[in-house]
Amino acid sequence: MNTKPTRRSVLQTVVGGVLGVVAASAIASDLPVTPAVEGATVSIISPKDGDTVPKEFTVYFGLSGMGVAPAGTDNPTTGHHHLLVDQAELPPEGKPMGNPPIHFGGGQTQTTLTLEPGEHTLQLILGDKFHIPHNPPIISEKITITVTE
Ligand SMILES: [Cu+2]
Repeated sequence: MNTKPTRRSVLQTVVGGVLGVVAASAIASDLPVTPAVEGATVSIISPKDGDTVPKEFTVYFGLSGMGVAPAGTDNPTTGHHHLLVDQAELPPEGKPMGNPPIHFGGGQTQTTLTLEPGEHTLQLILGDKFHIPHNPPIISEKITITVTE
């Protein structure tokens, strides 16, 4: 097996590393992370863990201890919902969330999904005005549902 890196892969690694550092430092200085309100919790009200649902179904989001507000709202005790569908990992902390998750920047508290039959996981994470997870992140339980034919 030849494990010697090619010139091209070394160059890509170096460039990627430099860009990563620049991006991280820009975020750290420009976008402070919003502290979580102590005791705040986010939850999926429906469906429940283990439920069987039709292909098209509605997910209801719950938040307690904080308020739901549209993205951009400058109030540290509010946030907006983000839904992770079939995601093994949570979004990175300390920077705006990309896609996935699905953003509900209008302050929505429910959505209708259409998923393929089979098992799926759902999880919510709250984001602040800049779509950045709070510190510590406010995350729901990850639930598993079964979508029927
Ligand atoms: Cu967002």
